Amino acid sequence: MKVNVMSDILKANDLLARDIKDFLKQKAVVSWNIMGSPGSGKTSILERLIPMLPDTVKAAVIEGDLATSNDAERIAKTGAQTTQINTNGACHLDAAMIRAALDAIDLDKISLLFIENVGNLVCPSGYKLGETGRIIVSSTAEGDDKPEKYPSIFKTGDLVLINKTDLMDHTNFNMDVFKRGMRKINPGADMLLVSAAHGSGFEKLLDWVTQRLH
Ligand SMILES: Nc1nc2c(ncn2[C@@H]2O[C@H](COP(=O)(O)OP(=O)(O)OP(=O)(O)O)[C@@H](O)[C@H]2O)c(=O)[nH]1
Ligand SMILES: [Mg+2]
Repeated sequence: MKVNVMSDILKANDLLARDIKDFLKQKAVVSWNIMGSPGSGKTSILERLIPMLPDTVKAAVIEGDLATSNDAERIAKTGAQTTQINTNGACHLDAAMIRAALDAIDLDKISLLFIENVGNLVCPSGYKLGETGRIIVSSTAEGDDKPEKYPSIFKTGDLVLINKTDLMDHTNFNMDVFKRGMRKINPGADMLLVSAAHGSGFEKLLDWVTQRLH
């Protein structure tokens, strides 16, 4: 009896992800896998960030969603090339989905690719997508204990965005507790405080993203 089905799936995914990573590198495209809870503000952050990019930096977005095209419709309004993946119930994107979605994107026209993963703090973390790196979005409304409660996702982030800072005074979110938890789980990750609703922190986010272009 074969029992290592899950590890076989992950191994196959990793191999394809490595090919995607090489391919995107050849095309000089930097890609960010954006992960976080449902409603943490992943789409709102992209809606605000993409119009701030300099004219010389064109972005495309792959939108992963369980069932709808709501987010893709929102992102398309920014003018970025937008491709929708419906996972039909799966709680994460995988490399094969990204490989298929890339066929619909004119990679010669872009230097940045954002991949909005399915809103979930557990499932997406084990699936590499060939991304350059990972941005984790966590919002003040979710509580300050999330890095320690969901280490598998927070430990893989290159950048953690603490969103909805405009709501902080209406919650019991303690920034020191969040940062301490993050330092324990992933001391190398950058952290930025943002509000997608009000725009605060977005100049710093823009710098972070543009400094990492090829
Ligand atoms: N007050 C406030 N609301 C925000 C902020 N960012 C997002 N929202 C609101 O939070 C809700 C969820 O935002 P989305 O951007 O759709 O979140 P998401 O992470 O893309 O959600 P899923 O794709 O469903 O996982 C929306 O009603 C947004 O308007 C923020 O900085 N402050
Ligand atoms: Mg979204």
